[in-house]
Amino acid sequence: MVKKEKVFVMGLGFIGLPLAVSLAEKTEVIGFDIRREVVDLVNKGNPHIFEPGLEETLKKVLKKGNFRATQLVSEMKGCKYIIITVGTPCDSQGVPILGQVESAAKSIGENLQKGQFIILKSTVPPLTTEEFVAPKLENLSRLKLGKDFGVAFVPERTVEGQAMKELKTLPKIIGGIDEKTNKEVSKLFKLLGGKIIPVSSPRIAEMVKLMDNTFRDVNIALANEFARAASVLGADVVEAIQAANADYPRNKIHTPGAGVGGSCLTKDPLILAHVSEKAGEPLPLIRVARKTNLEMPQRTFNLVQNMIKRNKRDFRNSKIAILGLSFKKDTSDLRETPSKVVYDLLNQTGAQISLYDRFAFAEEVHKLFKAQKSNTLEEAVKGADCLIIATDHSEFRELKLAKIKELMRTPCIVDGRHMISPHFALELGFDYEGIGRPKEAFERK
Ligand code: SAJ
Repeated sequence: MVKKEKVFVMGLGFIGLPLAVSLAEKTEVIGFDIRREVVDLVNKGNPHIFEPGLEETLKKVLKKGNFRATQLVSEMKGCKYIIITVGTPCDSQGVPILGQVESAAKSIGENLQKGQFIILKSTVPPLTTEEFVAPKLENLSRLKLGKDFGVAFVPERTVEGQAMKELKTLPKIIGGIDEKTNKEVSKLFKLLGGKIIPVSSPRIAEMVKLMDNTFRDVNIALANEFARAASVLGADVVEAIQAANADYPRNKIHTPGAGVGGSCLTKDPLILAHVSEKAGEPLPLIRVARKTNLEMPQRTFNLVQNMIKRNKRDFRNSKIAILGLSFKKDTSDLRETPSKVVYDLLNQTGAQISLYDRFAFAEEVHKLFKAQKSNTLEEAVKGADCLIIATDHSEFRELKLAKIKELMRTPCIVDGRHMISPHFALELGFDYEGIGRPKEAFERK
């Protein structure tokens, strides 16, 4: 017997844990993870990931008795809904590795009961729900898809740092295999809030997810190409974008920068390109956009190189400070961070490099960069010959440039995120370069 609305969430990571805890505010939820330490921490009210509001809500639902974590997959029995939120990493060509989805599907297939609805949320290539997960479940359970159980794909669209809020407000795309599944799965996601958008099949919902992130990646690449044009034309790309976007309803030009990090924008466009190519339809625009964005850390490094040269310095006797190590504003997340690429390029020059990021955890920085982060901004910039702003952490908008200039040996700034005013920096006597903001654009005035 499946219990009304009871939910089993498989995989308590960045997507699974916030979702499980948010649903537990409204219904009974069991969270499953294979990692014992995660299960133990979560059951004690200590999330192993940081997301604003998560810890408070976790403590609340644990106290209410609406949520607990388990390592026992058999506890899915009796749950009406089983949500798969396991990881789907990709190889460098964008070929998704579906091992975790496969093992989740196997566990579910072996325990499946009549009346259950299986909802896939991990990002997957289109058709995975219909042609990979559903047949596995049918074969292992000997139950009939559509008649005995339902399967749906419901993409996760929240952004890190806003997940607890966005889970309640973002529209939910419901891609069930039939009308009945759409109706039942919609009931579950209605509990969270936000508009319900049922679509005609799982493959539509799978495409929505990949199109969301591809749209963003391609648009960022376009902004990065505008920056390249601005640089050679002696124009300031930031001024041009602001003017183009101002009160003109058909423009929403994105922001150029030192690179695109994170595991989503770097991966999802490649998945779409890969499956389409495999089916005989190449998608060159998506591939080129990815390449454009991948080149941005190198272009940031090139600006540093020019600056070191024109200030008659030598990398081997220089100190360069990288400000901002995570891939994303005001977070500690180092996944696919462009700062690491800039760091590796600098490392080859023999320069001394200091690293500063108030959010990134010291152990994680050490693991990825094989170097220590500085304890303070002052320590990082002291005696430096160039500083690079690589992440748009809010604090970099408030940099005390006059004081920083006194601490530096050679006052040079490469602003990879448009955080400081070039006019102000130049006025103070800094040498300045920004992505799409050539120095001459400011000197002419
Ligand atoms: N970036 C730019 N220029 C921009 C916007 C972003 O250079 O105009 C860079 C950022 O600096 C960062 C990277 O792109 O390095 C990605 O940041 P992000 O904030 O765009 O995205 P993610 O990876 O944190 O989250 C994305 C979101 N997708 C969309 O907005 C379409 C989120 O809603 C998804 O849920 C998430 O991917 C995911 O999990 O797929």
